[in-house]
Amino acid sequence: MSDEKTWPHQELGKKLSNWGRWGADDEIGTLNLVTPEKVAAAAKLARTGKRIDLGMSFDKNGPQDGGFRINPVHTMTWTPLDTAGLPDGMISADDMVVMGLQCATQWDALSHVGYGGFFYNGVPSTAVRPGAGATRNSFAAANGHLISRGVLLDLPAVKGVDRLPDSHEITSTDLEEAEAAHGVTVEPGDVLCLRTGWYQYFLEGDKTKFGRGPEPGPGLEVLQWFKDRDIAAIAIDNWAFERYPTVVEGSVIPVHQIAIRDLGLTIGEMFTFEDLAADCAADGVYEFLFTGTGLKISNSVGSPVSPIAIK
Ligand code: UVW
Repeated sequence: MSDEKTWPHQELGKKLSNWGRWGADDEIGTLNLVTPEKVAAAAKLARTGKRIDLGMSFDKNGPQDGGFRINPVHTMTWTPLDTAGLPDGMISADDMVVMGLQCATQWDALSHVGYGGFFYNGVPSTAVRPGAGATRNSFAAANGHLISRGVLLDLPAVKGVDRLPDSHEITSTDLEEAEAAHGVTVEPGDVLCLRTGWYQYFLEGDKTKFGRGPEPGPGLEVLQWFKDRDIAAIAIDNWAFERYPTVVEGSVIPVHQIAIRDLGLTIGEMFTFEDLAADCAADGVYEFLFTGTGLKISNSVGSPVSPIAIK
């Protein structure tokens, strides 16, 4: 008898797998669901032109407090002092930044998390190497696809609280309750924006709670719902994305594993939905044109992003 451990999430991953669905060479997974028709329909949701910022600022005051992801270090490489005295009076400035691509509002590429030696669509772990980076499933392949219909599900508002409780597991029932309360339905190709209220800890200056949990987020149960709805991408307003710590003993981020590796789902973290939630509560409209292309950095396993909702 084999004593090899059976991981419940990896069994689920086999059932939910999208490998091969868009071809053997596909590198963008569920972002294939953002078709030209979908984008054209989403553009019609920009009815008034009102823009709502969904991203954090990238600066030294960001959420990172040590470890391998650093807040942006911004350096001026050229300022008007360097151009002083040019005959025609021209002045100019240039700058550079060093930062973790996952240090604040960000997308995880399909090369970010896998298991069993593979990333999404059978890409071997050796495709991501020191020096070379992600030679397959890089964020650069996904970047242009992150414009679609956005839908906000404001979970704490529906439950009548400021923020979801510590370690609350977001279930399919939670999402369907929010759809009913908001009068909106999540459709194929959408970017689902999940508000937990957790970002308030960052606004209050509690970076430890914001960045280390115990965070609310999706658990394994809701992954079937993500697949059934054919969601293109999911963004959330906390760091972990998933319920953290997990209840899956011996695993760290099992929802990441199945969402990214098996579903081929692009997930976003540390989005800011406070202003969007207030706006949606005021006008009763929970759908919008979502624009969230990140940076086309070759061979990257994630990307910073400055997303905007347009109503
Ligand atoms: C976690 O590490 C929890 O998330 P990510 O690596 O996707 O930022």
